[in-house]
Amino acid sequence: MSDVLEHPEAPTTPEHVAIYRKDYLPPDWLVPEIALDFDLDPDRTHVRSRLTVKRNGEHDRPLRLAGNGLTPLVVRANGADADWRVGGDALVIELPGNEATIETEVDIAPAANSKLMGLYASGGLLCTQCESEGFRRITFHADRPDVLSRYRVRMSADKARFPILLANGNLVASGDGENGTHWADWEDPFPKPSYLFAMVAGDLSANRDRFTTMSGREVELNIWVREKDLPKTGHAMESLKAAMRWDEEVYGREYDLDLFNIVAVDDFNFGAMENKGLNIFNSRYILADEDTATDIDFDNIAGVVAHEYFHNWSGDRVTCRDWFQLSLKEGFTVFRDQSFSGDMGSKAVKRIEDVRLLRAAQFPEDAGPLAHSVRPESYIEITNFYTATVYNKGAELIRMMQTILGPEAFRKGSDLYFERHDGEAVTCEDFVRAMEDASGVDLSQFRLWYSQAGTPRVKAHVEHDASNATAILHLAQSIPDTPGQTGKSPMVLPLKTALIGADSGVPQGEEQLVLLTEGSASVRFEGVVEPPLLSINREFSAPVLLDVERRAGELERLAEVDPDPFARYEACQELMMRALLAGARGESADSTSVIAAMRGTLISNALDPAFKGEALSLPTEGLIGDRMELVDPDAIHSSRETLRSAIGAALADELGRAQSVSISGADLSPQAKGIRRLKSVALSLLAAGNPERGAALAKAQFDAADNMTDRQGAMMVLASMDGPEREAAFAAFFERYRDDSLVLDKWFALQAAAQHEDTVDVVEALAKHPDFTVRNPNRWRALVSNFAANQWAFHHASGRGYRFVTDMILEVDRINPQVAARQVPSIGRWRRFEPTRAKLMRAELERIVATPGLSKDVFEQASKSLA
Ligand code: 0A1
Ligand code: ZN
Repeated sequence: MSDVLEHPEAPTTPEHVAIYRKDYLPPDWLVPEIALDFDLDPDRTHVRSRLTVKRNGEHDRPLRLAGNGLTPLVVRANGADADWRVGGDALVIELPGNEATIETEVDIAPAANSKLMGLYASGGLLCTQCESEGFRRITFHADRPDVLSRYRVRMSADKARFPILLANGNLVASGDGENGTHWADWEDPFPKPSYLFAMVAGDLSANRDRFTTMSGREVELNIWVREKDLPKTGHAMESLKAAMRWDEEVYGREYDLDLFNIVAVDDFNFGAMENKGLNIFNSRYILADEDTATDIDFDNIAGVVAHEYFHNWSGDRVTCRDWFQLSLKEGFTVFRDQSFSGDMGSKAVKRIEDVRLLRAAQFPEDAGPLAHSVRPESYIEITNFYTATVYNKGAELIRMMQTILGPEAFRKGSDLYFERHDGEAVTCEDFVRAMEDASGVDLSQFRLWYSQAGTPRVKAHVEHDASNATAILHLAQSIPDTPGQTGKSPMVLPLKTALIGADSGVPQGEEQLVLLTEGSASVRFEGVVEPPLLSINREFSAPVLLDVERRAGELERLAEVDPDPFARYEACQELMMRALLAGARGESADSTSVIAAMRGTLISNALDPAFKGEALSLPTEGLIGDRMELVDPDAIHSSRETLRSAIGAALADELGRAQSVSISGADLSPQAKGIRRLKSVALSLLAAGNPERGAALAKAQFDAADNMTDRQGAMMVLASMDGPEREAAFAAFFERYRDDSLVLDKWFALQAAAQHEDTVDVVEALAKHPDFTVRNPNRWRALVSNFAANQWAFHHASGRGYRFVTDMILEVDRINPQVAARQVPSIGRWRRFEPTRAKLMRAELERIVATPGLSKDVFEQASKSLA
């Protein structure tokens, strides 16, 4: 195993110090019990805390409690004034004995908390976000995930303004107080780390339901929202119940409290949070009806509701020892939510979506200046490590273990993991060891997946010997260098492989799981009578970059006959990619074979519409750029538009048929969603082939739509065109939805994503729109993140796009560093671009780093991107 350090010399300043995984030490003091008492008020909330602390092991070190922005008003030990001091961000208390009761009191101001970490105000509510280190903004505490406590919480607040008072666990008592106040006492029987603490106070209404668990226990389910939003909570509730049942059936995991609360809030830095028994959600992952939410929104809601629910076991019952182990809970839980969504709809389509996301977000991260391993070695600000690598590559690791062990041994491994570590804070190593112990499979080499960053590259080619019906598959792997990591060892790559007869289109023997463990290897296949087509890394069984030497016509044939839908999709995409890359390089690109493959897919009776929609979507401009030596955004754009218009013109009839199907927006079955998906893809290609007809069709689709999917699909097309239809649709949309903030986000997002010459101007103007605000993360991201993801527009040769995004990062950094820091990587990939743009991007990064008062969040991302 390589133990090379990543970023061994991570740039730091006196305020910005790096923390290393190798420095982990167990806590000096444990905190078995916590009692909290809140007098809630948006401007001044008084917090009293009583901690029972116990010395952990033989030492004489003081108790150190973290605090961020807190001034201690009272500090007592065992009922008397304590010997305390404030050192840096910690409250240090000298304690003579091995046990003590520590009382502290502080005042905090939720309404002034613009970072949305700790206790903050959102649309008249008071709510919390504690992961990773938000609890220390509420009260003094060790605030590390390996300190687990039982919590008792008293909440008091004005009854009229905050009629509902919620915290983790069970409500044990409530009553009225003086001066129009009321109070509630909550108790959570499960010891938990502080990052899982949560509390909400506000004027909320619940969608109430029940769930009977597999052992017959009744659980009360509530989804809390503003009263007017209640009709939009049905899908989230159905998704929750489906997830609860699925976790029982597939993992044997039962819910463990009598109550499960979900609250939706409008201002939230991430998607949602798995606080024990009280999940708090960004409202965009709860609220939906067909008039305001797209099919993708519905699917995302199901996925995120399931994800947070699954954390109850993979995260809450078994948690992380330290934040370097974040993927222990996140990789596993993402894998669990992906499997759930696959089981609820089409497995193949879900896999295609997940791989698309991995390639779009994780591969570039792994190839850039912020590359880090799934279990990072160091960080300056931990919230910068809630990344596609930790989440999505982490999920791929779990998937590979399942592939290598087989489903039954994998399930034994997960049972052993939960049983062995219930109530503990553990490591990625503990997870792998449980898998090994349950299966008897040695995963020593597999562990490199946790420590080595970078996407492995695999070269493959097949040699066929017709005379004795054999084929030899030659494989070679290499792991690229990443910041702070060079000279890496070969990894275990599980490659599902089949050889398909080029003439008959029939697989030559069974699919095999080839485990590539050496730098290079040759694998022999018997019974290969026909010249074989190589169908490799089926289902994307290993998250690698493949470089396959192919014979002429091989991809075309695979796109036609591969019985595995994922592999067939890959063949279509690779075929398109080759044409697009040739075009971007200025070579004359022949689109005939792409068009033929697309026609075959489109008219096939064996394929369902959802699959067709995926297979017919061209690789994004970003993905094309990732395959180039240096990215040239203009060349990529024109290559892609040229191919799109050739396809649109050649397949006008077939596409026209797919586009003209109409299906009731109320039908949310996977089939109906698939038909709508294909419809939007077809519309977009038709418009590329014939803009005039496209504009008319899009406007007609917009006007006739009884659902947001069709409406948004039409607007996406119109946004990239000129003419009265575009103006009319956007104006009508704005008028209709101006009071619905989640839908208004779409109005901003669609314009920021437009493939149009004027997008930079439009986006600059939208930043001055009265409905734009940097205070709401969803609105900020709708404009800024969507624009930065729009490669052609963002990388405008003038550098205006870079300047705009940098200005936005610096503006939001002053109030909400987490939101700001997550946008830095879009500028940080400067080395990948042609020299003129690279220089402009680099200059903006330098401007960021030179800004006085920069947060450590942004400092870390920007300085590492320059290093
Ligand atoms: N654990 C959550 C993600 C999350 C992380 C940080 C947050 O605030 C800084 C909020 C949510 C999840 O995986 O869903
Ligand atoms: Zn999670």
